[in-house]
Amino acid sequence: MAGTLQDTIYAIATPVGEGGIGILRLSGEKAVEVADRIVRLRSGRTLASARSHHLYHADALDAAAEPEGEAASAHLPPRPIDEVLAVVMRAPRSYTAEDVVEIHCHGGPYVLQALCESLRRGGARLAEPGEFTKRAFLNGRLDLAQAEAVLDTIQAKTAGSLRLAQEQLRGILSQEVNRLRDHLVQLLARVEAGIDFTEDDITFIQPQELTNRLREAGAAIGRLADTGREGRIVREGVPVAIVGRPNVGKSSLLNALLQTDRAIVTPIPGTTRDVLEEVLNIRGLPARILDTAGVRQTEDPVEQEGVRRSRAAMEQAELLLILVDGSVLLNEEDRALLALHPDKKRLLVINKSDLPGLVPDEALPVWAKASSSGIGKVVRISALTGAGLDNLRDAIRTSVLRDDFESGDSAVVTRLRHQTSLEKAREALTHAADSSERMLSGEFVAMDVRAGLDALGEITGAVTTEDILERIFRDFCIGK
Ligand SMILES: Nc1nc2c(ncn2[C@@H]2O[C@H](COP(=O)(O)OP(=O)(O)OP(=O)(O)O)[C@@H](O)[C@H]2O)c(=O)[nH]1
Ligand SMILES: [Mg+2]
Repeated sequence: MAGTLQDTIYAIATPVGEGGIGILRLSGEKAVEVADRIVRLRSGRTLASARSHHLYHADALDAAAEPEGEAASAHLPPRPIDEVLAVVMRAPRSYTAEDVVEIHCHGGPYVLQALCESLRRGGARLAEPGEFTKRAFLNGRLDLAQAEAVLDTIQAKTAGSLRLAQEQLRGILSQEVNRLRDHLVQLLARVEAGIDFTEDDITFIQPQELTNRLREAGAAIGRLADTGREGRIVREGVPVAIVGRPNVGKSSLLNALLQTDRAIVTPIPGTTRDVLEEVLNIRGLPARILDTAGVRQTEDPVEQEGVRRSRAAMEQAELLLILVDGSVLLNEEDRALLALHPDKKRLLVINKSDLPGLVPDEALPVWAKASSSGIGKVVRISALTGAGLDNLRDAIRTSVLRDDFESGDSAVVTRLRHQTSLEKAREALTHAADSSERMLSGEFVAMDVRAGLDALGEITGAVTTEDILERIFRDFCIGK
């Protein structure tokens, strides 16, 4: 059963396993009271009298279950569990804006478990996933986009994804969304004033001007929504599939990019059967590189399944690295692969440049055009010697991200949830503008502007439902 805001909650805030330090966190009205039952400061003071935001040397004791019978009369002093540091952070100057206590003990799973058990007996309950952050949101410390940025910060894998998460945590996205909302609120006020005063023949805004304003507002929302494609790539990573006929060196390329011996490489065509996936940081771009089975006609049922998986990986990928062997002539299988997925981003990668090549460097652009339609870029590499891999990394990055993507400091959308809400808002405004253009009643225009406002409000949590909160916080771990 879901707990309430009145409960005092606890959880282990550090990762499970052995570590130098383990941290337990308590939050809620009774956080200090509960912690006081098990924490004895070395100075002899009680935790309740401790100064806020100061760290104290203490012992954590075993808050034994209510003594019964003989044990009760024995009055055994409580057993210390561990030597700890404890800090009280009084509301509202804490992560959750409630009273918070942190107990820093030794990072052993048993020590932490024993302290958890003590806190439970002391009257606190185990927090739900993300409940500390959810409380920070419900108590107005963070808005919803900022709460999501906490998770993105924890999960960031590259400098770029961390930077975007930190910007969102500082409120850059929320400010932009609020600016767009304020603008809509002003427009709505003028539309509504027009509805109320139609009798009096006062015009608050000319229909033509209103239409223009609504279109401009929709376009501004659209520009923010459009940062979502790249923003999500930086946050989530981009799937890149290495494809080609057997033996061209796909697995060798995966290994070369990873600089480890991850995939089996042999001179026998048809070596790779399964799709292998590895996450790599390519010039700050998190990429999920998929090594696939060589695509060819085959009677071998195992290899057939491999080829089927290769095709599925191609579907899933955002960028295809179409690999060919530069030391032999292109064959029908290469040509068939070059013709696939013309709508996707594709790079033609000519491997084995350490062997005598059949295509001189000057001819590469011409050759690319002749051998396939729509492939703009050709990169020549040797997976064996590593030659050309830097060029390939550059080409991978520039084919999915604009050059100046990370240099700007304007708001960027990194989550599908935000992108969807922005698109909903853009659509509502297009609708509103169309109604205004057709001189429909102000009521219709106002209704759509309100829908746009609601959609924007979902991003920051100004408008929210239990369902939205449920979906956001279930991705968090317990203790965050
Ligand atoms: N000379 C040279 N040989 C290479 C290069 N890259 C790969 N090879 C060789 O080509 C052969 C096939 O390499 P793989 O990486 O297994 O090729 P693949 O495309 O993964 O093959 P399948 O898994 O069978 O589809 C191996 O003998 C590699 O050593 C290269 O750049 N230069
Ligand atoms: Mg292979």
